[in-house]
Amino acid sequence: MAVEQKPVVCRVCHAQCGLLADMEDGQPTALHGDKDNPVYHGYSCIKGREMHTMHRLPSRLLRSQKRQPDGSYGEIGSDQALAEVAAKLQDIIAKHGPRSVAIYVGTYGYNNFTANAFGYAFFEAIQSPMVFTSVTIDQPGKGVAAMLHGPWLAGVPWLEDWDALLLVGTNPIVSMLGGLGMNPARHLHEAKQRGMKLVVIDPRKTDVAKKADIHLAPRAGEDSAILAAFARLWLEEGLFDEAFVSDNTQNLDALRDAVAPFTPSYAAERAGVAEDDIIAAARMLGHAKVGGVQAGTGPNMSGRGNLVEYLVKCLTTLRGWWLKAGDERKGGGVLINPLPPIAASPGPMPGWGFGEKLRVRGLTDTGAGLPTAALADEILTPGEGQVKALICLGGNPMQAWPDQLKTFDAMKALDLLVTIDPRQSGTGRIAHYNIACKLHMEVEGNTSLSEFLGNFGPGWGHGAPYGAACPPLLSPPPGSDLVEEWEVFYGLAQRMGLTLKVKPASYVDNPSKEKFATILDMSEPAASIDAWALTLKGSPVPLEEVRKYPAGHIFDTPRQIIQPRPEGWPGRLELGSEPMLDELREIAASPSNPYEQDNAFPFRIISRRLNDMHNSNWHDSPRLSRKWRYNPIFMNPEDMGRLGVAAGEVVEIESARASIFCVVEPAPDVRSHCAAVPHSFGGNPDEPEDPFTTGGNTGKLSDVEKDFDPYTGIPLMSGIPVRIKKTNRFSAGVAAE
Ligand SMILES: Nc1nc2c(c(=O)[nH]1)N[C@H]1C(S)=C(S)[C@@H](COP(=O)(O)OP(=O)(O)OC[C@H]3O[C@@H](n4cnc5c(=O)[nH]c(N)nc54)[C@H](O)[C@@H]3O)O[C@H]1N2
Ligand SMILES: Nc1nc2c(c(=O)[nH]1)N[C@H]1C(S)=C(S)[C@@H](COP(=O)(O)OP(=O)(O)OC[C@H]3O[C@@H](n4cnc5c(=O)[nH]c(N)nc54)[C@H](O)[C@@H]3O)O[C@H]1N2
Ligand code: SF4
Ligand SMILES: [Mo]
Repeated sequence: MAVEQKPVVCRVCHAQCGLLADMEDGQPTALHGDKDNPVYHGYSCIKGREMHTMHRLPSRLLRSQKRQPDGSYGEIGSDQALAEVAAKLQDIIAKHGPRSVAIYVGTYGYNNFTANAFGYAFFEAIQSPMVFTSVTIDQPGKGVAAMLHGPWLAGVPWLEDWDALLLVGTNPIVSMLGGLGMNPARHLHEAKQRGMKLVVIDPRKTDVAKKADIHLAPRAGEDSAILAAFARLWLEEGLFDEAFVSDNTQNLDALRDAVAPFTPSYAAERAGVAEDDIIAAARMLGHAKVGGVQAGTGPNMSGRGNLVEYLVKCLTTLRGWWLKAGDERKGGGVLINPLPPIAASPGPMPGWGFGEKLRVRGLTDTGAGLPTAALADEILTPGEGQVKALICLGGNPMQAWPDQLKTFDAMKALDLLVTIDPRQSGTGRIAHYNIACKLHMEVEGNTSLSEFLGNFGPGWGHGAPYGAACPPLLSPPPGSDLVEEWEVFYGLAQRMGLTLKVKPASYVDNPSKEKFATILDMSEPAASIDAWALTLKGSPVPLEEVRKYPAGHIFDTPRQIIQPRPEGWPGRLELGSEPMLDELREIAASPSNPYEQDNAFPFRIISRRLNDMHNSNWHDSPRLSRKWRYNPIFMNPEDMGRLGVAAGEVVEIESARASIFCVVEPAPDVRSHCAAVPHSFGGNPDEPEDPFTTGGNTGKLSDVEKDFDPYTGIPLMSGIPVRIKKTNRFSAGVAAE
């Protein structure tokens, strides 16, 4: 049989790698990297190489489901499901008002621009402000800090130009989070060959930490002390870009005062690392002319995430590691309109306190969106505005949200819970309706998301005006009844007599989004709508042109040379954001209190990702679960000795909120008294626990009412205080009663 190779944009994660599918008889038999791809250079990971098999897993929903009175699920036609959901939404809105309907846009909603463009249009049409995303349980500090510091319009230098890189609690070689671009291992190797210095701060010797010139392995949640110490040392030793700082920032003195207590020895004591290492790292970074600083989920989840991300911005600014007038911005400008190439900032903006006010914990809308960690309480708290209906678009609250016990109560309390999902997730096992949707290779793909993410910071995006768009390579399976995510919102709106106004994702600013919005003719059948054309309307390179390049292409777009700040431009980057400096002062005034001495909760559970698994997705894939079917607790052998527990035995991990059970895996690379457990495993609270099959849900350990960020509401999801003890309740493969 002749094998034909067809290019495909991977949809399994946000990196959108350019892959090749070996097609036999119209069916993909293998997926692999494309060495001719000008950006990804043959890169692929096992998840991407398994994309085609996800379509065929037995857990894949081929038809939508409706919950029956006895709790079982029956099949329902998609038409009928949409009609019933539409009628229920109308009823709920009539009784309780539009605010009683909320949406949670999870990873596969956020990563899918047609889905979220139509989803947001639907929520505008019903006039509900209750739009939540996974961002506020991920790295909410990023959006908040960008507001408090002020965005730098020109952006950051591309990684080929860096002399140094600082990574804080992120492992991009595995996660593909920014910091090292696409094909991160290759970029890191090349950069190290050039002499780039790498500093990594992580309680775990991660894949990137193994390559670091200096690895600081601190106690969880103490990153801000180290970053403040870097700032202090740079200011003291003159290792900052004085010209850039004096020309482009305000309130340097306030920052200088606030970091004053953070001597290297004080930071070393708090964080439990060597003072000399802090000094050496600060000097190594302080002598690099061009560089990048990137933080990840670890510090965003272990308390003070806004402060960590704010200090990331301040460090970048102190070193002047931004693009400046005359520099060239190398990425973007294909499917997404880039920010104006000006060496200036509009200045700081509020990070919270605007938009919809939540009824719980004094929370409001934020620079990262509405606080998702408060949504369960919005559902459970009676009164005007109580949320009664929730649509989960490509997200799985039951496995992913912090505080699983509360989430469970909330999901069960809803009058209407709908998932739009290709499988029955843990949330889907409680939902009233699971709308089965088309999957990756059954729909058009393109690189608009990975290009958009280029705005997030150093080492995100493509570093070239790259774009790719590929047609569907697979037809939905015979006998299936599947819809695309955007069609769900279109179909609901049609049945509810609403008109959708779709705003293009190709613009990042709201006025342009508004200007280029399309008001749909709702009598059109969905099949006649080109949803991507509406979503990417006004893109710098027309989508039609990008569609000619399924294997990807570097477009001949105008060069983006950064222009000097216009005369009289008022905005400056903010180094002295008062709420952030207050947090620094609070830290300085608090006891260092190493938790190792806390008899009640001497350990911290930190988050980490597994190479082969993506969040709660497709844990049943035989190939993805070859190494890990469940999520072990990665524990330092010293701690294992202290607890008298051996590899493969089970421990109970108990926080102040709840307990979970995990299988012990020795990990000398994790700091003692920290133990790393991957997230989004485990079943629902009413299902039998089995650490050897489903694993333990770390979300259960979090308490949304305790230790939460006052602005974004994120509670401790990493660095969670726990005690750990051996248990004989389970043995390999057999769950005890
Ligand atoms: N293979 C794979 N890739 C993924 C995912 C996946 O599940 N699997 N998930 C995707 C998603 S949704 C996201 S948001 C990104 C996340 O991307 P990353 O943020 O890079 O995620 P991790 O690889 O978990 O890295 C977080 C690191 O933080 C460290 N850490 C924990 N607590 C602290 C702390 O208090 N301080 C410091 N300094 N470090 C700490 C952990 O040891 C861990 O190494 O990855 C994405 N990519
Ligand atoms: N303790 C702890 N908790 C965490 C984290 C942590 O590090 N530690 N990480 C947090 C982070 S960074 C995130 S982003 C969240 C993740 O939060 P979520 O996005 O809510 O979780 P996922 O597991 O990614 O859920 C994705 C859902 O989308 C479905 N899906 C897969 N493919 C598609 C598709 O093509 N279309 C549609 N419509 N659906 C699809 C899957 O079946 C699954 O049910 O979890 C957070 N929770
Ligand atoms: S890194 Fe992400 S986009 Fe690339 S192959 Fe793996 S899953 Fe696909
Ligand atoms: Mo995430």
